[in-house]
Amino acid sequence: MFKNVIVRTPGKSYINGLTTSDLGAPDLEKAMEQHQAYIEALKTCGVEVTILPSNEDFPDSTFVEDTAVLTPEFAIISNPGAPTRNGEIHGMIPSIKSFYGNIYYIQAPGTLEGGDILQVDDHFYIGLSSRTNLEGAKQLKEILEKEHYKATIVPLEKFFHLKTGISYLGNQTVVAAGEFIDHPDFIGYTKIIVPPEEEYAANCIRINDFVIIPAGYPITKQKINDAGFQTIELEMSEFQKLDGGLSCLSLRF
Ligand code: CIR
Repeated sequence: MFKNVIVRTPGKSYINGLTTSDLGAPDLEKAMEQHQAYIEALKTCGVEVTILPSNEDFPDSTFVEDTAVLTPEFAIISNPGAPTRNGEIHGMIPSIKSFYGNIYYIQAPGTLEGGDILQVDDHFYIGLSSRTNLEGAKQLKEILEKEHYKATIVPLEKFFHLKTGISYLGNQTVVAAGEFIDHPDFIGYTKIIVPPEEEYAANCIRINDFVIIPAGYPITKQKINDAGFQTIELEMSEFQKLDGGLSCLSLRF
């Protein structure tokens, strides 16, 4: 069960955030509406939502997931690999400290972004990406193993972050796209396979009794429903334009 979620409102500078997509610049007003709907959906899932104010200095700072890894027992502050995002952690630490006494830090030259970390019960998968390097991944693995979790480092081939292509729904069930469909590290899980034309829907979030999914991916939605999960669909167009998905917009714990 998740009790708490931290989000950050997008600022005016959001339109200048990083992207690899060719979907065009985000519409700020629409992004604000979509963010508000995201907050409402979280409340429907029964969590307490901490809403941090926009931070104009960091255009991508609404993607709070990348700044930390939160477990029930301790927090790890990340060290984002994107230079324009690295300073975002300072604006997150006070809020994370208000919930956690036991806090670890990923140290340079290690880099790590929360979007590369997938928790499957007591086992964490750590993606090696353009944002998370081997040094950062090893630091996290060491912290997790010391705290009695399992950890596996997974080099990514194509996906931006690990969770761009795979999500965990509970009950040993993952939603998987592209390189993760037949990936040896995820062979033992029940898989909901996302077809190539719906790849963006691989990033979805299970929060208590619901799975929040992006709107407009009917095949994946049907498969998730058929697996017994209740879904909430959200418009995500303005976050997709900056490579952001549903998980990126929150820290859940
Ligand atoms: C970035 O490039 O860092 C942002 N525009 C998108 C971050 C997405 N975060 C995530 O997948 N956890």
